[in-house]
Amino acid sequence: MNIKTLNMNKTAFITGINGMDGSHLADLLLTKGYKVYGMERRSSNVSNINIKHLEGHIEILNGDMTDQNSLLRCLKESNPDEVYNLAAQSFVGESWNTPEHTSEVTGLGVLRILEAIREYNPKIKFYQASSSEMFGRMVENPAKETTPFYPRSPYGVSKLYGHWITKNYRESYDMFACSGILFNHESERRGIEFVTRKISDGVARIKLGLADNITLGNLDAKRDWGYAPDYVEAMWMMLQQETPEDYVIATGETHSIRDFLTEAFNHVGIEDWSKYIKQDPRFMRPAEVDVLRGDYSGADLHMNWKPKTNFSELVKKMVDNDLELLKNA
Ligand code: F7E
Repeated sequence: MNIKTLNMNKTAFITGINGMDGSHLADLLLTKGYKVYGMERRSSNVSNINIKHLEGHIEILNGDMTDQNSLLRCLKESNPDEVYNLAAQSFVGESWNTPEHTSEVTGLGVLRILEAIREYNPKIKFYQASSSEMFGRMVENPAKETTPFYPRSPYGVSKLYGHWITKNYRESYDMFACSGILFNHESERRGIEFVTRKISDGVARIKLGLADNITLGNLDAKRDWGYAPDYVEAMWMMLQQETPEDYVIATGETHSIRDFLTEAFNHVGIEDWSKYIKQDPRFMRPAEVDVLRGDYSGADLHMNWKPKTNFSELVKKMVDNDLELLKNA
């Protein structure tokens, strides 16, 4: 393994702290002895559900990916060794409704934070959350670091800008800046608008007699789904390498939405789930990514990273968690 140190007493600054990945990464870095700062965007309806348990353990700073000065101020206040940029307008479906906003936050936001780092302290190590959505139409299956990109949504195009500007700053200014090209990753903390959580929550509701159907879009799309806590470990590992490199982080397996439904319903003892599913064109996308599958052999070879949680375990964890949440509601 190419890990340099065990990183005691380092400081990390995480944007997108209240998202699924931000909260899991904060959990991980705290166990490694980091001082953790998280950036939150002040808004009246901000959800802190994922970071409630971190109160008193991390420091929250207010800033916004569309506001250059706020990013610089956050760096001055936190003085980090490592910056993890996990902030994004991350819902692919929404990116067709707000393409300009998505580009501002998910694309140009990366440029702003890189510029802030360059101005404040170019020695800061930088992690960019790149996405398998950049592969979109999948020119090669499975996709690896050298596979050409073909994004299929304003979100994918914005992520591609973030990916290339990170590479460009690495090459232009010799900064330790790298991107993890993460395939879909899910957990109990996933937002309810994403298909996996929508299904785990819906199945739990049906099991408990609280609902009688789930309304979905395209059931034939296939994704390479991993477990978010496994994936945030790869983010951290990437910043501990001798040299900054981009890596694909994936499981190498692909499953359809139908497979996810079968696994989730079977877990609560329901064999034939067809009568519980309704389809609505509202949840279809103008351009779909039909299949995604990643090759993580680069990350395995150079960092000894492998996914630990398989598809079936992931689905069960999510359904069990939603059953518990609803029983205790
Ligand atoms: O959709 C289909 C939908 O919204 C997955 C983000 O984290 O991963 C995520 O993007 C699939 C698509 O995730 C519904 O058409 C069917 O084919 O859960 P999703 P995503 O678009 O793959 C990538 C790697 C990211 O970077 C993103 O930030 O499921 N689907 N019916 C549905 N999707 C949703 N959301 N809702 C439905 O009712």
